[in-house]
Amino acid sequence: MSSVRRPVGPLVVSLSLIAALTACSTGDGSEAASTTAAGTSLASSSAPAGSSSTGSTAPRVPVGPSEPQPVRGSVEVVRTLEHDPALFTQGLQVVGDEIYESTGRYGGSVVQRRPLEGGDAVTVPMADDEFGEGLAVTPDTLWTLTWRKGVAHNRDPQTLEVRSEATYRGEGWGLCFDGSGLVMSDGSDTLTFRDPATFEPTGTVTVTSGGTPVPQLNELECVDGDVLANVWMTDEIIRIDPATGEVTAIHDAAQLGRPRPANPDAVLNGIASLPGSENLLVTGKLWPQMYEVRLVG
Ligand SMILES: [Ca+2]
Repeated sequence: MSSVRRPVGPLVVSLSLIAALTACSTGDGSEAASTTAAGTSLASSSAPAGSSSTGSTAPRVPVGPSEPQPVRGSVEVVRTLEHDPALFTQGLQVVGDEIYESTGRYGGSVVQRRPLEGGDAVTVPMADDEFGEGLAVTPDTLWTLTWRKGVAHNRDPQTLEVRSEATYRGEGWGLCFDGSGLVMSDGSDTLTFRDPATFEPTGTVTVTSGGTPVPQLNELECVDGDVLANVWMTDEIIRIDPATGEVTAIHDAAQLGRPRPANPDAVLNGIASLPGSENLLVTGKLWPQMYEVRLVG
């Protein structure tokens, strides 16, 4: 279902929404509601995306009927920060007082490091045949993913230059480091755990919400033993127990980034925990702002 991911034209946009509709239809108890939401999105796709000022017509994270049910929550904006609207955000992490960000699109993908409070950025372009995806900074390495090339780059965290590379099967979407190992998403409902030195897989877990698989897992953030994730095309941030794969909370972030850029690809994507704080920094692809938020609920 992810073969039509990241559309660039109107025809492919429609296909992507159909893909999202298909993804939502994997829901069980929530199938009707999800289908309605996605259908509304499909119907309104002819209108400029930026015309929506409030609420969300985006697909929802599927939730099955089984216990335990995820807790429902929201996000509370603490402050707004600037974000370069040219950045097609795929990976976001804060280390110390710096932001690491990786971006997608063939011919325009970059890896960037810049001061959290603004200032000069170190930016390294990726090869033209690489569609950049998530990133994770470990104590001695910056790992960055490519979408369909099957290559993870081991970079110097300071210069961002490639030191070596590792290969993986399938697609690369999101990545985070939990203090001992890497967690990676591939657009499916599966998270893969990886050795932070070799990038070799060490295990997997299927992510479920109320017993129903949650596909399209995208940008990740490892926080306090949990994994936070964007779910592609939704306005919701989910909290995952990596030991069981259960979604323990769903936070509605539809209020953020309004009005959205007039581009259907400009979805919520990018989660970074802020050191010494329980707050998060979140943004979206091509958004002119980032938001420091507190998860509520
Ligand atoms: Ca992240």
